[in-house]
Amino acid sequence: MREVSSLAVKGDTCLIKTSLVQGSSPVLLPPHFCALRGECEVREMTKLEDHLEGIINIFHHYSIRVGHYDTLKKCELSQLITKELPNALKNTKDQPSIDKIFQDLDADKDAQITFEEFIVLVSRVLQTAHEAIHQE
Ligand SMILES: [Ca+2]
Repeated sequence: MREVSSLAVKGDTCLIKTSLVQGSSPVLLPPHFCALRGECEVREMTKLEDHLEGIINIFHHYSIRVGHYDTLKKCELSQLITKELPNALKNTKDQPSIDKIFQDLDADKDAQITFEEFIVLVSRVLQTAHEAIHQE
């Protein structure tokens, strides 16, 4: 399950370092921990919160590989798409398709995909999956 590896209280926010058993790198997460008069209350994560954290963990799993630890270069995005979205996206092994997805997501054209840019893809995939459910 979840293991709390370190705690840091900053003002009235509480940041906590968690690491998942599945081997992803630790991330700082504020949401389900709150500071009450200097004490941290640890709450069980909901299913949705768990899924949302999963998206962050997947992003970090690939973003730490090359270059800046918190952005995706094209090769990292390519690996993420090929490994994690083979059913949701077509032509995931097709370089021109990867190039196009990368260009579409890279809003500021700095040749790197930030998490903010990445969630545009997540949002599109979610919308498509939602539409597909209603067509069944
Ligand atoms: Ca960018």
